[in-house]
Amino acid sequence: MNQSPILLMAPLYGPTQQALESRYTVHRLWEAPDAGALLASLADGCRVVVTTGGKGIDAATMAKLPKLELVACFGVGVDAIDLEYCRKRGIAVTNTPDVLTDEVADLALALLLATVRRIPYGDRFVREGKWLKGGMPLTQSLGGRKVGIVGLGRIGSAIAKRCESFGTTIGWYGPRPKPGVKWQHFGDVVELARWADVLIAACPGGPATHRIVSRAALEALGPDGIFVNIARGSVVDQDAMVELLGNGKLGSAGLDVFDDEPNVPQALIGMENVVLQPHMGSGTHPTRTEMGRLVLENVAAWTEGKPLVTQVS
Ligand code: 8YV
Repeated sequence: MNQSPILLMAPLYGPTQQALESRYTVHRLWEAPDAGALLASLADGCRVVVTTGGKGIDAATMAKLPKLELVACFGVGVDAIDLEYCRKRGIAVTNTPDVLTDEVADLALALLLATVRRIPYGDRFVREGKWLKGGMPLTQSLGGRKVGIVGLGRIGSAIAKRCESFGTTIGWYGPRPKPGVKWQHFGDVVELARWADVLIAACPGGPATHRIVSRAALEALGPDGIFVNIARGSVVDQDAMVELLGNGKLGSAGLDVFDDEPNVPQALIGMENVVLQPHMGSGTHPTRTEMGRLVLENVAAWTEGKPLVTQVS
């Protein structure tokens, strides 16, 4: 039986954190008056870190934990974890795939529909009494549109299936075609954006996808185009997106993720052609419960010397 105090990098979903702290000795990094001193005190004994997709852990922090063997991530995105450092040191990394796929795909469609049908605008229209003075301007429609998906992994595939049920045509970008995928593959994001009416970013974050949705792609999507991002803020050129949304060269956007969360550019906050969400892709009790279950199962597996449940390859 392995024993180790656990360094917790950031707050978890309440019930998950309570369960973790009831079973193990857990040190909350964000509450430490002196983080360096806490890390030094853990250097000899800490072999497990628990973190979140948003917080991750960098090489400098892991270097202060020479006994570290496991980083368990509450989240599917591990782009904030220095995976190369973990590989070099033989530190196992686990995440929480599959249990959140449908939830995140649902929010992508909710954002897309809210953006196309201007749901937040209509809500304000009623609340502000404008309906008493006349009808709301008509909107565009989703049916019949061409939807381009950047990244056809588990979440991208779930989004594609949902979009098909709304009568859209699907195209997608990935580095290589996938055997058995019926939808049209594009080997270039700009070409996909030129073809599409809607572009949805569903790819992992990290160096390989940094700004993969470029200014050129957003310009190719064009003044009637709709951009939806439920991936990471890092996958889009955010400055270009803000500029193009503001000058009409990009039609509208539905955004759940941003470059410097929770800070959102003030220009976006003032735009009527943008729907904003505070990184709520997996943000439901049932899904966060399932994510927590996977974190706890991975830590328990490590503790018991058993194979990890969802190890990142
Ligand atoms: C979580 C996410 O909200 O799974 C991910 O990668 O971005 C979300 O599900 C995030 O990990 C919490 O920090």
